[in-house]
Amino acid sequence: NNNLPLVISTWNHGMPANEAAWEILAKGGHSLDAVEAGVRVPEADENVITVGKGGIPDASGKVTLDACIMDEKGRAGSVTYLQHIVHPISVARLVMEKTPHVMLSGKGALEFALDNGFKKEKLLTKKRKEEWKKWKKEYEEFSVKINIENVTEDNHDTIGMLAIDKDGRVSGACTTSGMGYKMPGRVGDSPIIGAGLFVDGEVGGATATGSGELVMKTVGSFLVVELMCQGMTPGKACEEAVKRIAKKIPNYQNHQIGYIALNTKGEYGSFCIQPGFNYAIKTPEITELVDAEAWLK
Ligand code: SD4
Repeated sequence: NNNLPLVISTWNHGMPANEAAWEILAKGGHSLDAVEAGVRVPEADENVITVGKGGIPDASGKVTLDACIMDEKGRAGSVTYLQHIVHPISVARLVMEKTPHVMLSGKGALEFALDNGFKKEKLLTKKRKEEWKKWKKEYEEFSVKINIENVTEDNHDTIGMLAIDKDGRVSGACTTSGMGYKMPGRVGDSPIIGAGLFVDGEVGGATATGSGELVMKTVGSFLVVELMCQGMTPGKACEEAVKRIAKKIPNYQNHQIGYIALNTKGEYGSFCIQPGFNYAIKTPEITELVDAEAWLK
């Protein structure tokens, strides 16, 4: 297949992330190594404010990270509510490879990471701390409720990445600091296998960004892959999963969700609720940022 290898990932920061993944894919490497290397780029980038270091904290000022990873054999690993570690995706991979479990959370996940040589670091940057203080003051003064219906560009740039290597192996990774100023303890869709990410090595993969609550309630990424399994193209499957949200969830108009998907033939597609979601794609012939089609015009 001339279209392989291929890597696709969410938002603008997908471009540099794809380049890191490509270094591995171009050498004939495994898609699992590619997606891990790819999403580590925004995790380490302080300017990407909803992934890894430099992420927006929760309402109490803590940066808590969610991530998961899955390969073509159906293996999966995940961490939720992980603090102090810059690369949750690599911890998720170790959960997959070194433990009998799929998901480790909070303190246990942190202990597991430290036992495996990860270093404790400060994830809350000065800038994010200042912004959080300002937010907190307003929040307390006006006793505003935490509202998950605040769709802003800044609140929605989880990275989800899918890759298929030249041997046709599909893997995916998803990593985020989650919704900004979320309630302490809140976990989103991103580390949940089937919600924020799903891979079926015989079919393809899908990943999600946006209001995690809506994705969880519709098991979005699993749905996209299952629809591809029934014969839909990646783009159609993403559209159908967005339609499902539109049908089932009141106020979905006040949210953004973006899905991206690829299949084992190397076809890919995307769909979102509102205009404004984009994804980065790289193949032997294409390196570009694409605006996704939206349900609301
Ligand atoms: C979450 N889905 O925690 C994540 C947030 C996100 O782009 O995707 N931001 O709900």
